[in-house]
Amino acid sequence: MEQLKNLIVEKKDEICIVTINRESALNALNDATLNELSEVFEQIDDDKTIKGVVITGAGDKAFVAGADIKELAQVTEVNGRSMAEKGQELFERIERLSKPVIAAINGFALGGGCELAMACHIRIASKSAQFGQPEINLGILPGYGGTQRLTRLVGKGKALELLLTGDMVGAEDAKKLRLVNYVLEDRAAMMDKALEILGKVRQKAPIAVGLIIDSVNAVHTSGENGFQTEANSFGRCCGTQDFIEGTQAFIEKRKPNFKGE
Ligand code: CO8
Repeated sequence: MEQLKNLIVEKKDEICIVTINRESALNALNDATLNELSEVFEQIDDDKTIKGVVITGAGDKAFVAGADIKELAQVTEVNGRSMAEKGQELFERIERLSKPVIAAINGFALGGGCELAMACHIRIASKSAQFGQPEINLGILPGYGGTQRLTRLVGKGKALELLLTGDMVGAEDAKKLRLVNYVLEDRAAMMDKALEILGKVRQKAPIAVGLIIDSVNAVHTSGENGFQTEANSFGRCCGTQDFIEGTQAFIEKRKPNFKGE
């Protein structure tokens, strides 16, 4: 594997801990980070000595604050759909991994960050975690599976409220919505809980573990077209003036002025 620049990967007692390490950008997912995640998850998939994965973000402020908006601002209608599909493929690979992946969410999990957490099998949060799909504030919609996975997890009504307002929810509310399994006091307690769960699973029969994940994923197979709809719509939004306005406004640290064009 080439030298990783955006991830820290540690292995202990058959568990792999993957830390997204771009603290100065609140661990936002730029293209290089997505590529490194793809490479690392391919290796985790192949490595029979790894029995579970924890994915988390560096620092105390963010799990992942979304796709990197400075890169996103360059996306156009021409490549918007394929960019969304690239992220969707990675997140699907995580969801389909035959060993459990726990998202340990230590702060903001927004946009692509919330989508990454939702692609994991189990979510555990520290009490400072905040969840949201704020893409609407940029004039776009989620592109990494958020419209599908959020709806599955919290139901249509709440998903539409969160997607249309871009509002964030705190850890305790996220637990009530079944977006997370546990809320722990701080990062250390959150990591302990994740490792405790994976410590139990790693003693189980690996084939049965993989097939349980497979079978539970199969509950949602009928939703597969929804991902395509999402990627197509994401591409269309990338061709609008409102998208240019939304991303520029974020970069210039001002409120966007959307015009519906
Ligand atoms: N991308 C790039 N940089 C970011 C991002 C991001 N998503 N989030 C934060 N940063 C940077 C800020 O620009 C800032 O950098 P600098 O110090 O150089 O100015 C630094 O991180 C710290 O951020 P703030 O100063 O803004 O910190 P605050 O505590 O004031 O606010 C927030 C924290 C509320 C998390 C705020 O940073 C924020 O709103 N971030 C953006 C959240 C967001 O909109 N996420 C969704 C992005 S879109 C997306 O995820 C789409 C996914 C699908 C993509 C499909 C194909 C490409």
